[in-house]
Amino acid sequence: ITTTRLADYQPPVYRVEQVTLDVDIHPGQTRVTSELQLQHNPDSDQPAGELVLNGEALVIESLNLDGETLTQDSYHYDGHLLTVRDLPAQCVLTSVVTIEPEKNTALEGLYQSNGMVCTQCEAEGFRRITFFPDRPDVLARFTTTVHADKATYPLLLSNGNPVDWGEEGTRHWVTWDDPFPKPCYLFALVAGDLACLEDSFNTASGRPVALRLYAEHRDLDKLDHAMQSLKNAMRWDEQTYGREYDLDIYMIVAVSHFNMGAMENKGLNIFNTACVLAHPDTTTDAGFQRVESVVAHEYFHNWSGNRVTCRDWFQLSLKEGFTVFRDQSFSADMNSAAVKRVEDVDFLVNHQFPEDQGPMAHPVRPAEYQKIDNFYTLTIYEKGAEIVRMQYNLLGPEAFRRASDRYFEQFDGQAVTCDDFVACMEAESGLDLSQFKRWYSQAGTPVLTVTDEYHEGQYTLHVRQHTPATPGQPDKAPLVIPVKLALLDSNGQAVAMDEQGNRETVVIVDQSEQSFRFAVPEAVTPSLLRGFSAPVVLDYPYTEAQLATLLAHDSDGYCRWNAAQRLYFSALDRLVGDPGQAQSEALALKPVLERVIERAKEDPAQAALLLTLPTEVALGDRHSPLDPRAVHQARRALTGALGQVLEEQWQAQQQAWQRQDFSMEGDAIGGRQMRLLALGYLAAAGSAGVTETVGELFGHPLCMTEELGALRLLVHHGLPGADQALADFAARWQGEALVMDQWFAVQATCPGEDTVSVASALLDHPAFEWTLPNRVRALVGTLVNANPVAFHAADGQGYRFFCEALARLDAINPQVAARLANGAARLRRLEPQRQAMLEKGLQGVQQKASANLSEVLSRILTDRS
Ligand code: B3K
Ligand code: ZN
Repeated sequence: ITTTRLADYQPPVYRVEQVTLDVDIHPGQTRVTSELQLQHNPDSDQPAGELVLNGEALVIESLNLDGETLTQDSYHYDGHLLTVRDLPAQCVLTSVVTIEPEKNTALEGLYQSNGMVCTQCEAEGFRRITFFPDRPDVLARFTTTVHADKATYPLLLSNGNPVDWGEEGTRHWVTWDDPFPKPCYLFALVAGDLACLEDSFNTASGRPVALRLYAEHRDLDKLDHAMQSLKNAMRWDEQTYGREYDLDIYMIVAVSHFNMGAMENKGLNIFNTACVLAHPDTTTDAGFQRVESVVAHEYFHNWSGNRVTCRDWFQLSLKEGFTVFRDQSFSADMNSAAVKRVEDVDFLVNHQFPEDQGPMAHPVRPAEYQKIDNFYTLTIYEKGAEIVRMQYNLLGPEAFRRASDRYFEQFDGQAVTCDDFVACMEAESGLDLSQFKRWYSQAGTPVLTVTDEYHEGQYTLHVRQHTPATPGQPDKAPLVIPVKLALLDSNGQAVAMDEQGNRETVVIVDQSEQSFRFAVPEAVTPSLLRGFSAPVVLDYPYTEAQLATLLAHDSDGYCRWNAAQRLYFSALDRLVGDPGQAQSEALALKPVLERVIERAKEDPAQAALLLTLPTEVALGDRHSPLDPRAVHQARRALTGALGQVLEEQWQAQQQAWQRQDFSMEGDAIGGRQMRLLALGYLAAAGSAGVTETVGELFGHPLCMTEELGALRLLVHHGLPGADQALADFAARWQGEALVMDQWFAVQATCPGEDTVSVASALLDHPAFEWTLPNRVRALVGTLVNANPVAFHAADGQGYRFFCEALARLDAINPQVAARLANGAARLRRLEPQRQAMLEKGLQGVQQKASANLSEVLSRILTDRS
């Protein structure tokens, strides 16, 4: 196992000017011929002569230098690296290799999925296709010819434009040329028999672009939403960032077997079907929103990632953090900005914060890694986006736009660093961001401890910042933390904070301890960290009365949501171990929540967010050692009690949001959320008639959101008819893979220890496939990550289920196994018995683990936090 370090970066010794690829697809074996035009790199301090190329498990047929066959003594191949000696400064290296896409279950490089052949090259998959300096700072022009059987693969695609094609008996070929130099991780190829939805887009400067979305024929009716999202994203990037699309064709291909969400290959995106297919009958509202954001995300990469790429993989957040920020802004503009922000913060604090506080914590720009695949993390993506967002807010929209223009123009066609990005922000704003840049290099979630005092017209906030130690980083320096705030009077109105009468301000916390003073006429409630202005944990001793004020009156959506979460957490904390008090806790919450419910008609989606209790995982993290049963009982008890004390209100809501016709407009989506939430509370309370209402909804749904929502209520609340509903659902949807994923997930997330045996039995269900990552995530991933009472079952059966799954999966797909292993990150927070059982299981898996899985397991097992 080798460790790669940022500090060891060296520029490439040779550049690749042009790649001419010929991919000859045959059953069982594909032959890849590559011709590399090489040029010694004057920026390298190494002389010309020796070149090391990556090549993973390639079978060499021949190697040839400037027309001469290379003999065994002028090269060496160890199965991973090819070293070629005695190269002139400029030369042409031709290799012919064979590979076996049918056997490739790792889904990296060239592989098969449901009869089509496709690629996944980021981060280091191209080396499984041919020999190449597989690093993002080698940008080359690609010309690719694909040959295959005409009947099996009528469609042959690669990056750029088709420039030539022809037939050879039962076979045919197409040559694609991509005029933009690109790193090989953006290479793509698809061969298959696919249906196409075609449309076009006229760029701001009037150039027509053909838009082609490909999927299996049966899924052609599920591409409209992705197409609309793509066109919206293209227009938005022109208007918001001044970025136009640059090729004549933009293609997206939907693939069933895929390791993650989607991939931004130049001109030829390849997507997990789950992130591109959408139809109201088969896709939930959340699924629709995911498609919109992922389509936009991959499109935005065309500039933030492809035109300007990363120098090395340590800079991954340069493209990912920025592109997530861009897709979040896009979705905010397309939908409700306030709701989107709360959803994004919810995701960050409930998923990225735990990562940053556990054994996998790493900086947004890591200093080292073993397998780069393991660093496609929430920290790189989501925390990276928050770091860009803070820069956006520090600069303001105009200066930020000038800075992004400068970035795209200055570095177009180059592979650059996070420092280069920040330098553009500094150049256009005059700000000194040197201390700010610690956000990139320092891991961990900062804790901001705030206290306050009021004396005769003077309100003072005392702020301390502290970032706990993370693996390899014991000591932390102060960060630059922008805190947006307002001060609310006793009526919940924001008071003027300065002579200009501003009712909101931003203070910059950049030392370990600081105080900020405001002249205000009365004691106030601080509305802190508005819009979640920095990714920190805020520790302020709010009273419940203050939280009620914030929840009722704050104009900031995040602060309202946060106030609700704090109220729920304090009630739930008291109920852990003492669930009998649920009724009185619910009665205390009743008046506050009544007001939220009353306002649900203003914005049902926001109301649903405000009325959703924290998850068992989030609650569990507040109690050490973790006691999953007590946590489960506490949450269950409060849900039931809230269902009871607000029964009338929930009934009214579930009726108010009932609709006769399906719609995606206006409040339709939020209304469905509110209705299902209300039914959930009623079900938890055992309210009369709820079984019938839910059963009716399941039997006559207007869309998948209703159908699946009703199924989940039946199953998770153990309502009569649940088993029959599961059987009916499976019978109805057995032909729809993405719906069947949901069917597995509903069962795996049913809270309770018994779920482990249900899930184990489902591993033998004919529809379960180990080679299909979506299916494995739906059954194993959801149990481990979203069903703590099952995963941490006292007898260890959840751990056995998990460890057996890990070992089995690792032999098939190490990347997906390694990702799944993160589910064990809380190992050291468990009480001794559970800890010992899980540790033993993980150690067993570790013995035969792949490099990917081993890196994650060893971080978890050596965690001493
Ligand atoms: N850039 C890809 C992720 C590739 C992951 C490789 N293990 C998708 C995205 O972030 O847009
Ligand atoms: Zn991305």
